[in-house]
Amino acid sequence: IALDEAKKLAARTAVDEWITEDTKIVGIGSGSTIVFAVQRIAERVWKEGALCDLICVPTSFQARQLILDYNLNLGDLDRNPIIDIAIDGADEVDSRMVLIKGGGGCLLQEKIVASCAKHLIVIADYTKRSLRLGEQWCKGIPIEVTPIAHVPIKLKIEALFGGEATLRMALAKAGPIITDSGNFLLDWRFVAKREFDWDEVNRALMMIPGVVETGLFVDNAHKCYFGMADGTVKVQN
Ligand code: DER
Repeated sequence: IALDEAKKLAARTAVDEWITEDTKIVGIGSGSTIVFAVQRIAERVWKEGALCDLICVPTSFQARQLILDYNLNLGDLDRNPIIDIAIDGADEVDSRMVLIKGGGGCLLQEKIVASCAKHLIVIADYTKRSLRLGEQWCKGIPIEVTPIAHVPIKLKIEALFGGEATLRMALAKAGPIITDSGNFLLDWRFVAKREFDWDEVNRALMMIPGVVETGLFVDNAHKCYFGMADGTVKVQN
C-alpha cells in the first residue's frame, strides 16, 4: 500500500484503540501522520456525534491549526496540564522504543506535551522502524538550542560524541530555521561506530548550557503503531 495509506492505517488504529468516551484530554502531535489521526477524531466527533467533550492540546503551530481546521476543542497546558493520551509521529523508532523526533522541528512542545500525558502513543509508517537508532533516519538527531549558543553547543557535541552537528537552515527564508519557541535547531549526525547509551547521551546533551531540548525520546513512548506495506498494523510496546 502507499505510504500515506500506511500512515492512515497506523493513525486510525491508534485513535480507535486509545481515544474512548473516557478520554478527556488528548495531546496532538506534529507532522504528516498526525493529520490522519485528527481526521479520524473529527470523523468520530462530527459524523458519529461521539467524543463531544474531547479537548485537544497542540504541540506546534501546525497542530494548533489542525485542531482549528477540524473544529475540535482547542486546549492548552495552562488549562489542561494533565493529558490522558498524547498521539504523535516519529522519525525513527528503534527496537527498544527509543524515538528520534524533531524532523518537523517541533520536538520541544512535543516532548513537553508527551511529559504531561499518561501515555504517549506513537503512529508511524513502516519506514520509521529500525533495529539500531540511526539506521533509517539519516538526517541526524534534532537538538533545539538557544540561538546565541549554537556554535559552542555544536563544538561541544562534536567533542563529546563525534559526528557533526549542523545548523538547520530554512529553505523559504534566508537564514536558519526558527522554531515555534524562537530557537535554532542543530541536526547531530552521529557515527554509529559504537552502541550509544541513549539515556546517557540525552542527559549529557541536556547538560550543555544553551541546549533547550533534544529529539531523543528515550523513555517516553508507551506503544507504537506501524502501518505496514502489506496493509497490516504492527504494534510495538
Ligand atoms: O517532528 C516530529 O517529531 C514529527 O512528529 C515527525 O517526526 C513525524 O513526522 P511524520 O509523521 O510527517 O513522519
